[in-house]
Amino acid sequence: EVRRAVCPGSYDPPTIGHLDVIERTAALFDEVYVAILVNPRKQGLFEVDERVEMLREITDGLPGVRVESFSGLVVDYCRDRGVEALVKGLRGATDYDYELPMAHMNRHLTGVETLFLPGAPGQVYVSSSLVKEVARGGGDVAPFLPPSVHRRLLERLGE
Ligand code: COD
Repeated sequence: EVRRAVCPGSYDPPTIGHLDVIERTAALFDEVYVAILVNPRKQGLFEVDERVEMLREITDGLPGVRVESFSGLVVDYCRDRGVEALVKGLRGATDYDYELPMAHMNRHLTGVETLFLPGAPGQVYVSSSLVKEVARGGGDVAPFLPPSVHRRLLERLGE
């Protein structure tokens, strides 16, 4: 039986923290969907299509990983694809407090389970929002991003 997981997120932009969670999930499951939420109420720095491209670039060569965007509920996305687990990275207590109600709600809705992976210790301070803030202020964010994502971020901020 094929075991499928999803790593859902905003990925605006994807960081080394996201990539770590995706790689570790790919080591545990046969197939991993990286699912980017289309949120019409929240304008990102990057268009959803750009995020899809960036994630495809950085996960190229990871067996069983597929990148897609989705709108609506993550539980419906999972049901449509036969996904039995959501995998989320936990950086600390704030992530846990944010994720726990969603995990319970999603399990209530369709029975889908949520698995938490502890964030890599050297990366727990890495977030898309902090990276954007530091980059806008001219700080060096190269250590926190895959090189192709870093290039695109500098391009975008220079526009
Ligand atoms: N180390 C470890 N994990 C990390 C790191 C890091 N440095 N950085 C990010 N992560 C993890 C986050 O903890 C999260 O698990 C994941 O990566 C994605 O993070 P973001 O910030 O890109 O994405 P979020 O948190 O904005 O994504 C929220 C979802 C899109 C998953 C959520 O809102 C959702 O499922 N929405 C769909 C609508 C829905 O079903 N709503 C009802 C939910 S009950």
